[in-house]
Amino acid sequence: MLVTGGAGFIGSNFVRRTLATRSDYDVTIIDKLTYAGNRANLEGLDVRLVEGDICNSPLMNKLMRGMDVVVHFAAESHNDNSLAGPGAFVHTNLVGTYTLLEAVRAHGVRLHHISTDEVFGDLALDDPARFTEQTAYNPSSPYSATKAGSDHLVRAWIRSFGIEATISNCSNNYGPYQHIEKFIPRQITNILAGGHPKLYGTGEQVRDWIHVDDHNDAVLLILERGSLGQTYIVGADNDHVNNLQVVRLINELMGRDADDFEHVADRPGHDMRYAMDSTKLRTELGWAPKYTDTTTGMRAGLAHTIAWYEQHRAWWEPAKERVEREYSMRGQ
Ligand code: NAD
Ligand code: TDX
Repeated sequence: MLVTGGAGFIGSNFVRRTLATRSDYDVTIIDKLTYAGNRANLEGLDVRLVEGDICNSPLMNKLMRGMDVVVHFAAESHNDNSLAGPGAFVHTNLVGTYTLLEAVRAHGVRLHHISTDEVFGDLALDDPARFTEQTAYNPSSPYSATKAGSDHLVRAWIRSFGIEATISNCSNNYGPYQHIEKFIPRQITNILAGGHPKLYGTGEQVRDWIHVDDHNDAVLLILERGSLGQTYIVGADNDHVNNLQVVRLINELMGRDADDFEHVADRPGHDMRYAMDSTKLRTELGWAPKYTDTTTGMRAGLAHTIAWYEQHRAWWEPAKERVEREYSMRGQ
């Protein structure tokens, strides 16, 4: 199995989970090791890491020889960065996916493409709808537009060239090894570094949070039992929790006053609400999230994630100053 972007947050958790639960996978990772990729994410894992760019066609063709399956996580993944500099997003998410598709086509390798809820755009706060596999695409940011484009490329290669592929669109992930630029680890590490959580705007935005292990269990199921050519929505039914509630819960779990946070400048074009309907995945493949509870759906997963950041200061501390400097230049 070739895993693109396997040194990033979800990809490295995917490789760890695959090796922990399956003995019959031999894993190679291709990763450019951008600011978001980290060799330390793979410590202790029996994998081969090739440092390289998925846009490098000769390299991708060489790596494809002998592969049975490719799981495609590699992407530029942060919305705020896509507003500051969209070029890298077009390069990796579009040109990179195109290059991968051509290599997969040439070598007859099965592909699973990892995508996101953001391709559907956003819902109004009072709209009870959820995204399904039939929802029309309506992306808002350069990040989500390039992810939407990559999904379209995969579907075109399935229909036009008959490649063997599946797609999954998942909601916001959280868990260990997530880069500290992202919402939840940024707040946890702000507190651990002696600062305050930073909430964009009013904090009324809703994200359908899912623990990374629940996402990756879905990916493994789709890979092994999904129907070729199909798309699967992945979500854990947390679409009732807004950003303000998440910040308050993190404060509470870290023994602080729930309202001890700062409001900072909002994100331009900020999507309001994402909500996922994962009925197809649950009924066809029998998937269900394990990190659930009756209050916010994420108390246990968040407590576990906070503990991980407390225990892995050496992993995140070197990047903290730079990340916060960039946010503060944007008033965030
Ligand atoms: P991440 O930014 O943590 O990791 C991305 C990885 O891709 C990094 O290791 C990086 O070095 C690598 N990479 C970037 N450009 C590359 C290139 N040109 N060639 C090779 N490697 C390259 O991202 P993540 O949060 O782990 O997201 C992984 C995938 O999951 C992405 O496709 C993202 O769109 C999707 N996704 C993420 C979420 C989420 O909440 N984080 C939710 C749904 C879907
Ligand atoms: O400091 C912050 N304060 C804040 O209020 C940050 C970094 C974010 N936010 C808000 C913005 C969003 O409403 O929190 C929410 C989550 O923000 P991000 O972690 O940046 O995630 P989001 O923009 O929702 O996108 C994520 O989920 C879908 C991933 O980064 C994408 O890769 C994935 O496709």
